[in-house]
Parts: sequence; C-alpha cells; structure tokens
Amino acid sequence: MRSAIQIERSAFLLHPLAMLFMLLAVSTAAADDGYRLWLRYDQLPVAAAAKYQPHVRFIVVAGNSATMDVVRAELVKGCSGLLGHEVTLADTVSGEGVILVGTPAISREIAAFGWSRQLEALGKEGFVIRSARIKNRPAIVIASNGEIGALYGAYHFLRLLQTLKPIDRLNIIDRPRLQLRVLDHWDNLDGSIERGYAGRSLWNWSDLPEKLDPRLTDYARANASIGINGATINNVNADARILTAEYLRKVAAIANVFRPYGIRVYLSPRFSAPIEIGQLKTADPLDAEVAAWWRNKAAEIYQLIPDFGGFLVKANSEGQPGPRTYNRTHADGANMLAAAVMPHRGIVIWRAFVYDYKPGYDRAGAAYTELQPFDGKFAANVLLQVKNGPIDFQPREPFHPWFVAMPRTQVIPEFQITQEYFGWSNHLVFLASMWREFLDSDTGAAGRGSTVTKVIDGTLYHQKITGIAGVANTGTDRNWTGHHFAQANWYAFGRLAWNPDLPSQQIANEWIGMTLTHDAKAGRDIARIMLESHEAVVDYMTPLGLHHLFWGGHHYGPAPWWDKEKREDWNPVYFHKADDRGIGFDRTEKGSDTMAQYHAPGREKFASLQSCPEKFLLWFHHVPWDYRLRSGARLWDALAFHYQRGVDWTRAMRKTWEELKGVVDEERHRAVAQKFAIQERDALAWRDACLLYFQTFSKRPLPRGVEKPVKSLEEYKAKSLLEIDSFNRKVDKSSNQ
Ligand code: GCW
Repeated sequence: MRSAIQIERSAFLLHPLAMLFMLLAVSTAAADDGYRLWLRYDQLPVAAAAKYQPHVRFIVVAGNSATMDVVRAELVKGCSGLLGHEVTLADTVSGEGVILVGTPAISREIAAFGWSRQLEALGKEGFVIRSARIKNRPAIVIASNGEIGALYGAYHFLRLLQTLKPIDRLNIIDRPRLQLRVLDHWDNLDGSIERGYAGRSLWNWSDLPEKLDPRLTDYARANASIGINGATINNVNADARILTAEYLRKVAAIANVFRPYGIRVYLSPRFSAPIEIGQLKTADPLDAEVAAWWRNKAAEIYQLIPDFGGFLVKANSEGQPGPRTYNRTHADGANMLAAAVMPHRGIVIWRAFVYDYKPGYDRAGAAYTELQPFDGKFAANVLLQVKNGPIDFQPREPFHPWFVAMPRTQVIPEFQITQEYFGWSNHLVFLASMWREFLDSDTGAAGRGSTVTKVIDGTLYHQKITGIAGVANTGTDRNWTGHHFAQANWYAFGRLAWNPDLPSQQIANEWIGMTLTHDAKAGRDIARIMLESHEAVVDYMTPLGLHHLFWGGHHYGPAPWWDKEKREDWNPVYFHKADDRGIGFDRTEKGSDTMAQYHAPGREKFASLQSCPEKFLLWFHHVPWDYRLRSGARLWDALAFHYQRGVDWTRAMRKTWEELKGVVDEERHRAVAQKFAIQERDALAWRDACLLYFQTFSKRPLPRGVEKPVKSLEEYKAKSLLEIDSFNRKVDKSSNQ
C-alpha cells in the first residue's frame, strides 16, 4: 500500500498541476491580504486536526478529466493544508482513511454501492457524502451523477473541515434548489466596472486570448466552491463589440478556463448590434434579416463556446436600445433572441428593469404596467430577471410585486452584491439578512406561507427553468471585493442561490470560520456585527421605508434635497415627498395605488397605516409628522431615533472590533478598522444631513438623545461625502459614472 502511494505521489509531483500548487502554496504563505477568500486552507486548531486525521489520509478520485483533476488538486491542497500534514493521492482504495470521489460512471466502487437511483434523482450537480465501508474498511465517499456534482461535494467536504464539523458519521444529501446561479458583471470593455468598488475588471481584454491571468482560475474556484454556475461577463449597458469575432475569441478563452469548474459564460448583447457591427439598417426584431443576423451570431458563438449559457438583455431601459425603439413589444424582442439561441439550448434572460417615464407616474409600478400584459407570451427559453425590490437595490425595499404578477412567466430575482447604495466598499453590511427578508416575504399568492422562495424555486407556479442572479462585487483589488467583509456577500449570494432557505446566521458562521477565525467568542462577536449590520445601515441611511435619498450620479452619501436630475423619478425629493404635513410616498388608493399590484392579504396589510410594517411605512404612506408609531413616539422623533441608533451602532461595532485585535491577523484587522472609521464618519453625515434637511419641513426640535449635528445643512449640501477626503479613502472615481 505504502509503496503504491509513494509511486503515485511522485508521479503526481511531476504533474504540472502539482507544480502549480507548490507555487501557490509558497506565494500564499505570506501576509494575509485576503486574496484566498474562504479557501484559505491554513492549519486547523491542533485538536480538530487530530480528530480528522485518521479519516483523511488518502484521496482517491476516479476519472480523468479536467474537472476531476480540479477535484484531486483541491482536495489534496485543502486537506493537507487544513490537517497540517501531507494528504496524498492514491489510485485505488486500500488502507484506512480514504476519501473516495467519483460518479457511478467512472468509479466501479461507487457504482457498486447501488446508489444510482438516488444519485440520478439528485441531478448532475447534486451529491451525497457518506461514511461507508469499502473492502471492509471505513471510508468517506463523495458521489454524484455528474463530475461537477462531485466537485461541489468535494468543496462541501472541505467546508465541513474548515468549519470544524464532525465527519465520523456522514450522511449528507444535497442538491442546488435553483438551476441558474449566475454572477452578472457590469464590466466595460475598457476595464472599468459600472458600480464597481474593488478595482478594475478581472478580464484583461488586451491580453486575451493569448494570456490567461491565473486569477481567472482562482475566480472560478471561488465560485465553484459555493455552487455558482454562470457568469455574465460584460455590462448590461452593453458595448456591441463584445459580439465581434475578435472579442468572441477572447470570451471563448475565458469560457475554457471556467468550464472545468462548471461555470458557463453568458453575454450581454446590445440590442442594436445588427446595426453597429452587422451593417444592417435596422435592429427591428420582426425584420427577417435581423432575426437571421442573430441566428448566425448565435451559431458563431456556439461554435466557439459549445456550452455558452445565453444572453442577458437590458433593453429600452435607461437609454438602451430595444424592441420598443421599433414599436415592438418586449416579448417580440426577447422571443426573437430566444429563437436564435434555442437550437443550441441557450436561454435569454430579459431584464425587467424598465420604467418608461410618464409625468406623474409612480416609478415603483412602471415595470408591472409595461410588462404584465405579456404574462404567458414569452418563449420557453426566456426568463425575466427582476430586481428584488420595485425601485432599485435600495437599502430596504418591499419585494417586487412582479414575483406574484406573472404566474405564466419564468421569473428570476436579481440581487446587487456590489454596494452601489450601501457605502460602496467602505461600509460593512452583510447582505444575507436583506436577501433573507426578501426571500421570506409572504406574497399571499396561494395562501399563507407563499413566500418569494416558493415562487422562484418553482413550487408555486411550476416554472421549468429556475435561477437567481447577483451583480458581482469583484475586481482586481488584492482582496477581490475592496472591503474584506464584502467577500461575505459574494459568499452569501452563492450559498443562498444554492439553498434559498439557509439562515443568515449559518452563512455568517461558515464564512467567519473559513475566513477569519475559529475562536468561538470572537466568532460570536463578528457574527453579531454582521447580522446587525443591515438594520443599522438602514437606520442611518433610509429608515422607516424611506428610499433613494442618495447623492445623484455616484450614489455615495446623502442628498435628500436633490432635485437636479432631468428625470423627476431620479431625484430624492420625488421619493420622500417631505412637506409641511409629513413625509413618505403615498402608494395607497388615494395616492399612486401601486399597492394594488400586490396580492391580498399582503396588500391590505400594507394599505392600512395601522397594520403596515413600520419598516415600510414611508414606502407606502405619506405620514404626518406627529403620527404616533407603535412605540408611542411621534414620527419625527422616531425618525431621529433611527438615525441616531445607526450612528451608535457604528461606534459600538468599532469598539467590538478593537477588542478583536490579536484574534484576527493584523493586516486584515487594520484594513477593516480603517474602513470602520469611514463608516462611522459617513453614518454621522447621513444622520445630520437627513435630519437637518427634513427638519426644514417638520419644524420640530431634535428629541432628547439625538446628538446635535456636526455641521450645517448648507455645508452638507455643498460637498458630497466623496469630496470630503479627510480619511485615507481609496476611491476609484474613474470606475463610477
Ligand atoms: O441601479 C442602476 C444603476 C445603473 C445600472 C442600472 C441597471 C447597469 O445606477 O448603473 O446600470 O441600475 O440595473 O441597469
């Protein structure tokens, strides 16, 4: 046994993959800059490692393919690192402490277990991890019906070790609940990223396809480890050139790197591409030549990228061209593109972020009005991608009524992982809590418990293709996401896409254990910060249902007074409607009646001032300043208390973090502490700017317990937070329009 493994090992050492690992191991042993994300694989606490050791001595991975090579590499690297001794590859099962990985098709041992039927039911991405006996010796088996499922199982197994879970009696059965789990990158071809706050684009177009940045592989590893299986690599505000032969070759090179990790590439086409790069006179979706152009383009793409995912389209939204440009409907446009990719089993994801301006209308209701009449009219390979809330990724929004408005249309939610409206990569906000709130929202569509999750996972409306998309927060910053804690949002997106029922607490605990510390007390403190953060940020930015109070354009910092945008519905004053009587957007029957788009009984709940959840009060109602909230406090006072509470939280959080010095490595501790200082400073500005401005309407004093503003309203109005550059803030203005 020993000698067989020795031989196997030396063969492996000559393998190019092995050399790559050795290099990686050396390069990552240095200071902790966060590059390794949640795949750090540093040695576990001694007691834990000792417990695992007898179970994890040899790795046996069946099959010869790029994916199974990744499984081999990841398990050897991960187990060896975590256990602090070399865990080696073997080609057959003999001896104890074997981890066997494979599919029934490539492993005789796995086929012999008789699990085939169960594995089939779990699909190609599902897996089992079981303590079993092989040749009468205990072993751990990671089995799937597909190689990607085996890879997911391997990452799951590593996570068990990374989070110190017992592995002596395993019987894990898991599969993703949503089919398409996609990151959308708003990356431009010049390397900038729209709403990106972590450096430049990861795709180096000028070097591709000849040169492949190793970061592409690490990006794919990170995604595969949390089950993400798609990436739309260019901005939805699209540049037609992405579809030229020159760029498609570059895209294909990226797709080749991603393929072994189960990640498909998608593209955002510009609807007018037939004119811009095809020399046609029109892009009318009902024009035969246009349809033929797209069919040929699709064939060209699939020739280069056989597993190409499909198109993500932003059309007739914020100035983008689309079918409405030619007086055709959104369904005409989507179905024409769907026909082009259909022969290749591709799909079209059509964004529902459309809000054609009409004077006096309510932007929150616009997408519904424009698209709802087409329910049931979209082709079988079209999905509509809808932002979680009706406006635009605000710190808090009620769920978009679309999730119940289109029972005959396939709908997938779009989250924004990048923090456009959350203090960019300067503020800590753990978005899992917000996404949980959305997923758990009761739509009322089919009695109690008809949550958004049940809509999107196909339970309620039986949609055939399910999915979810997240606007990525990644970039070339060494730590990928700008703020070390923003990595947790990437992680959380993947975990919720895999299982939309996962509790935020579990996600936070996993991430902390894998990324920051195994110290139990520190872990609890950090989890508390993370889990409280969303509510706290809402408190100091937009409490009680307020929304879109952001400085125009860059959306960093407060500007509730803003009324300069050419479109009324881009101005904060349009959204909060503060006046001498009160504040809030009346969306009841007496106002815009957008509330009617919701289903009963939720609708009735929102409609009455008494039963409306206070967190959405000013979203649905214009409320008098003296209105008494459930706490007994008057609205004006309650508003002020929320702002103050948010500021207080940032101070408490900084203190807790200070106490964690020495538990978290110095490099990351310092970087986070500096971000926290900015967060406190910004929270203060939010509180002061908003309260001073709203006070010009309420004409009431600040209640006791709320601090006096630091500066005057005029001073806050004069400069955005971006221009007050007192801290060592790293802001890449060039990447934000
Ligand atoms: O939130 C808005 C952003 C735009 C973005 C748009 C969209 C890609 O401010 O930058 O454009 O949403 O989602 O299409």
